[in-house]
Amino acid sequence: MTDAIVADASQQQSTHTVHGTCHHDCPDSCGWTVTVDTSADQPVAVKLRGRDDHPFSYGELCPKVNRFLDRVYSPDRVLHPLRRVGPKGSGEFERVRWDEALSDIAARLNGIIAEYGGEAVMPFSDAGNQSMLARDGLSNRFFHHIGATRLLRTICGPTVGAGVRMTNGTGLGGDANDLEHSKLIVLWGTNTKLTNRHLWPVIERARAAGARVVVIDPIRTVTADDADWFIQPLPGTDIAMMLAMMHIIIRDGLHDREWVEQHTFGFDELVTQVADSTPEWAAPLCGVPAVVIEQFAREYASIRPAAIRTLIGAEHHENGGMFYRTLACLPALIGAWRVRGGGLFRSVGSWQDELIDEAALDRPDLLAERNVRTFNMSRLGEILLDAEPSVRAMVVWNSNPLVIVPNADAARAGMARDDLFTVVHEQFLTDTAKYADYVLPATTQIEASDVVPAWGHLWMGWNEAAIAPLGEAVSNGDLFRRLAAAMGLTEPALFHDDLTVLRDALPTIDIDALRRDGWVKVPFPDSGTPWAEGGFPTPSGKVEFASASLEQMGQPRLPIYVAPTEGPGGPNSDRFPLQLMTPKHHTRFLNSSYSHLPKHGPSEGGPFVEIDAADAADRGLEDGDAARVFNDRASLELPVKITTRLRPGLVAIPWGWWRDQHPDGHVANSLTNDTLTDWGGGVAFSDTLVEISRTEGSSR
Ligand SMILES: Nc1nc2c(c(=O)[nH]1)N[C@H]1C(S)=C(S)[C@@H](COP(=O)(O)OP(=O)(O)OC[C@H]3O[C@@H](n4cnc5c(=O)[nH]c(N)nc54)[C@H](O)[C@@H]3O)O[C@H]1N2
Ligand SMILES: Nc1nc2c(c(=O)[nH]1)N[C@H]1C(S)=C(S)[C@@H](COP(=O)(O)OP(=O)(O)OC[C@H]3O[C@@H](n4cnc5c(=O)[nH]c(N)nc54)[C@H](O)[C@@H]3O)O[C@H]1N2
Ligand code: SF4
Ligand SMILES: [Mo]
Repeated sequence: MTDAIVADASQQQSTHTVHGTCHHDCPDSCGWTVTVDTSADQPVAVKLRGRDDHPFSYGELCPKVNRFLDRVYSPDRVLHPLRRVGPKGSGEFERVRWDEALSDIAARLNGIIAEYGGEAVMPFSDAGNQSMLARDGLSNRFFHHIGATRLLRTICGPTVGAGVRMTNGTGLGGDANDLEHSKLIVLWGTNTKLTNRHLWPVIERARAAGARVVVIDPIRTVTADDADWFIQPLPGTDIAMMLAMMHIIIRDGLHDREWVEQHTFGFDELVTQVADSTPEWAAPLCGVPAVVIEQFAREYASIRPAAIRTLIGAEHHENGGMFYRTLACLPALIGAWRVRGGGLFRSVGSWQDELIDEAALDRPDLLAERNVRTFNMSRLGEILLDAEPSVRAMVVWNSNPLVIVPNADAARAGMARDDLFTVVHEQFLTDTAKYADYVLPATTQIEASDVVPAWGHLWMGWNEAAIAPLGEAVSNGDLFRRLAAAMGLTEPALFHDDLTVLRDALPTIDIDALRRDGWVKVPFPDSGTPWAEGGFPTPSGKVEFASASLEQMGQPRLPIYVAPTEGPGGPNSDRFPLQLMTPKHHTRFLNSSYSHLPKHGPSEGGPFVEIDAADAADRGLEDGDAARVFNDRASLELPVKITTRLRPGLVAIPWGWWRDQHPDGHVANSLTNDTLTDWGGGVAFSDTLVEISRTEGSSR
């Protein structure tokens, strides 16, 4: 959408404004307005600000994206195709023409497919751009058609969805904007003020109307600092606290008998299951005093409307699925779903998904071979090093795996293989791009139009390109159209234009109206209470405290606490007694994006390890010392920061820095655990054990 064209004669500048939507993997999907100076030969974006009338972000962006134009016009942008000339990882490339790059890439991919079959090619991508065309537009069709190995995108969210579905039959939850109506808001394993900042004003409005805000997190986050009550369990142990809460609620008759009777299944079994889950039993397991669990359970059961808000962070444990299955039992037990502002609030991505015709977008009918193998992205190291038959080619876009996957040094060893042919489509020479044979230049969000489905609110946004692609950058859609043409493929669906793809994928949406208006609200019940009268799509039609389907899968029928194996008390805890968290704690980073930019990275200091004073003293460590953080996967050298944000037994390396910014070429994820979670195929980043020692010769 282009607004008024303004001619400013005194400045010899003519500018116009274009509206768009942020593409980052962030729940807020903010609306923005770009001012473009059209007086030069090539129009230049001169200002990017929040769009005032956006229904969720209301004109505010965030410390990452306020300087988005620095990213767009960074001198470090990759603007031309590059071919590797040095060893993998060296970052030595030469500029080549697009046609040269494409014909070589096409020959290599066709050769690999002819010799080893389509499955020797592996796509790798995530939600680096979560817009529809950029994320799934032409790429799935392309890889289906060539019969490539399929990728399970498991690094963010699948465990939450799977766990909630085990109890509710659906991953759908309430609309977080309805927290405004809540009187008790429990932020359980989510760092709202940092990761979902535009929800905070909604919470503050509820608070002004008398709501109480409880934060439950093993780390005293910036959100915890602002809570009315902060409860700090040990990571991966909340299930014990939830079971004790259910014990107390049932023991004291605080459950909603009528709602439980009508809309839940297996209550009697639950009563038996939690009979011994006293707060005294849970306290030593989760590290929360029994009196605190008692008081919290009583408040949760008696204040209405009571909301539990959660996002992703707590899924990264072996028992992550069970965490969310158990969490989903709590609102049912107290009948919280009855009223607006009560219930469980998580990603609303699944409400948006209801508008998307996945088959029309992904075209599974194009699968060249129906039974192609599937790989879980979280096991990248193992895939590249051990898979049989071997992966021979990898195409990466929308992601920086060498910084973001767990057990990252194994992934790096895999990407260093000389017999692996790698193409990376990127805006910058990331750690991953440095391992590519070809790096192809990618557009930024202001250079390509798209649709942005949100997962933190119900407005699906339009993004209009504000400027032409810089240099020779191409959008993700153009990349796959170019690759298909160069490889001599002729399937028409591989060449559909962007609007055709969008119209097919969103059959009920008027794309022209979306483009004109900037957003469309996805359907959600006006009452704000989708399940006040039950109607959960489980086999029993009710919230399932007891689940026959789980039992059939060989899983526990009822919620149960099982401690993660790589945790305190586990087989490795003698050698590695500290649990490592690698949280998103940088205001100016979005995962691994931005950490390399001058106005973002330096302002966050540099990588460090945080540790409690007692644990530091036990190891002779003082603030600022250089220390080695290690386990069997890797050893990192980092400065020590003594903190009061962590309990004893925990350390944290806020994550997102690239190898270059770390003293010794490892990254936080070099240490993390790639064990998969119980359900959903997610990964247990936070079940990681380490030890720390003072670096020899470290000066004070
Ligand atoms: N500024 C900023 N914003 C972001 C991002 C970013 O990198 N920077 N990333 C975006 C992305 S991709 C996502 S998925 C979202 C994530 O949004 P959130 O889920 O809100 O964020 P996380 O930091 O992943 O995790 C939230 C909290 O879960 C806690 N946690 C971990 N384990 C447990 C546990 O066992 N129990 C409990 N109770 N809590 C636990 C962590 O300590 C952390 O503080 O944020 C998005 N927004
Ligand atoms: N230790 C630890 N590891 C984690 C997490 C954690 O909390 N701790 N969080 C996990 C989570 S929740 C997530 S979502 C993942 C995030 O992991 P990723 O999705 O890989 O996120 P980013 O690191 O932001 O990398 C995205 C990349 O996509 C590129 N990009 C952006 N737009 C486009 C585009 O239009 N086209 C192309 N071709 N490229 C584009 C950017 O330049 C950037 O390099 O990390 C996971 N890893
Ligand atoms: S990163 Fe998130 S908060 Fe920042 S502008 Fe984008 S959507 Fe908004
Ligand atoms: Mo994420």
